[in-house]
Amino acid sequence: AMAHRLYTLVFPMDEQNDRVLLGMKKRGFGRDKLNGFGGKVEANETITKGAERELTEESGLVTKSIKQCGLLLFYFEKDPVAMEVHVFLVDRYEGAAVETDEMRPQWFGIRDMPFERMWADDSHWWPYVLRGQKFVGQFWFKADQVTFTQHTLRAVDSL
Ligand code: 6U4
Ligand code: NA
Ligand code: NA
Repeated sequence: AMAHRLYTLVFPMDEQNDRVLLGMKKRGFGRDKLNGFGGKVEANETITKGAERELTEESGLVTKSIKQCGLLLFYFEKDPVAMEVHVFLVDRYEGAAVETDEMRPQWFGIRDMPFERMWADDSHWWPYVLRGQKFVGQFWFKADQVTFTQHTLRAVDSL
């Protein structure tokens, strides 16, 4: 089987669950895109701990309640290592969002997402989040990291 590297992707929601915090990535992979917060899972931590750590590092928010909502596998043309991205929702946290070296945070309505400024896969699986359905998806991106040529996506009972 193809080698996978573990990542997290975290979406903080406000208390009414009608807005979500995205960050404009200022450097590195996915630069200039609006996305959830996250990154590589480190060797000494669980995936959930990695999600909590990345959220704090990149947004300043400290999680009080976190739940996994999805699992995404990204394959990039000419890259032998797939990205295994564990997607989380956070609906209770402490602190307020601050700009960091990596991310400029901004709130958006959950039904008014800036998909044209996000990764191309996001508009496909975000409707599962709106319906409260857990999901698993695979996307095969071109080397340009902009467009994908194939995908699979389905609802699952548990992750
Ligand atoms: P460094 O800068 O080495 O510390 P790190 O923060 O560990 O990096 P990073 O930011 O490169 O990792 O992680 C990539 C982030 O981009 C993860 O949160 C997953 C997310 N991501 C990658 N491909 C994506 C895609 N196609 N769609 C999407 N999020 C994606 O919505
Ligand atoms: Na990151
Ligand atoms: Na990081």
